Amino acid sequence: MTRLQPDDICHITPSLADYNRNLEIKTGRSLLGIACHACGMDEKAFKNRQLDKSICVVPVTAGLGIISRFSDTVAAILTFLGCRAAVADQPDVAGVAHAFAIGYDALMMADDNRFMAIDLHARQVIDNADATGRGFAAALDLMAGGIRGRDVLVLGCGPVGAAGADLLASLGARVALLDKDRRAAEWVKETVSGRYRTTDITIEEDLETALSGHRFILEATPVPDIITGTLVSPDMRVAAPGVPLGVSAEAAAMLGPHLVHDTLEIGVAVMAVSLFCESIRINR
Ligand code: PYL
Repeated sequence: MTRLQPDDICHITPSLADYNRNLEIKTGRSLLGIACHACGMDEKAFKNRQLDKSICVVPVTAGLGIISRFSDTVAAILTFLGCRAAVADQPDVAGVAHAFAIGYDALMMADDNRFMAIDLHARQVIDNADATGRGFAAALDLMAGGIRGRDVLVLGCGPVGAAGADLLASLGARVALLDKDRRAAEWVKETVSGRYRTTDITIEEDLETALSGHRFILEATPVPDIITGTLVSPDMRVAAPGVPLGVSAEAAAMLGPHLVHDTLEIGVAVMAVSLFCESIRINR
């Protein structure tokens, strides 16, 4: 997982409203709408319940330490979605203890390896990598006008790509997988094929051949600029959770509104909605 830099996130908070409008143009749904789509949740049901859960974002100093603005940005995204969110006034264990003492319903915190949401009532944990993969797969489904029966290429079979492949297969897509480590692709193929009892999961060997044969792409690698202008076709739709962006500036300009990419927003939104899904499921 690539570690975010302050420059990757400093633009997010002041641009949330614009980004939200941008997503509506590209996918037909808002940031919240995409997250609800990823979770199979009715947006109205979420809006009716979103204020009944408070979320505390706890900075973590372990490992390479705090990323400037990271916790503030996570809290800003949650607040933009309509959640009650705040950053703990102390990091690490003191911050966790504070959140429990104050009575927060959920925590969000990240070290160098995992970024998790923890529901303190349902004892549910949600991983950002899984949420991000599902969120961008949902965005691709929306950009495609429904991915069922369509061929989709998933580049990168790590935790994000694997989660995206899983959701795309659950939506009825025919999923092709490509990873520089074929074993990673084989593991995702075996897992997803077994879960959905589908034979529509295949493995690609060559990037250019794979891209030339697919309109719908989930780019989930940590490699910058692997999709270049010469590999882009006019009817291509790309959802790119990979950090740094795996689409070159030239290719991004060619894709225009047919490219969705961010470094935190969609993943955090799916984490937030997933927290509520559990509480609504319990309260049914
Ligand atoms: C969650 C992001 C998405 C991409 N890479 C992941 C990353 O940068 N993880 C490290 C997050 C460290 C946060 C730091 C803090 O400020 O609390 N421990």
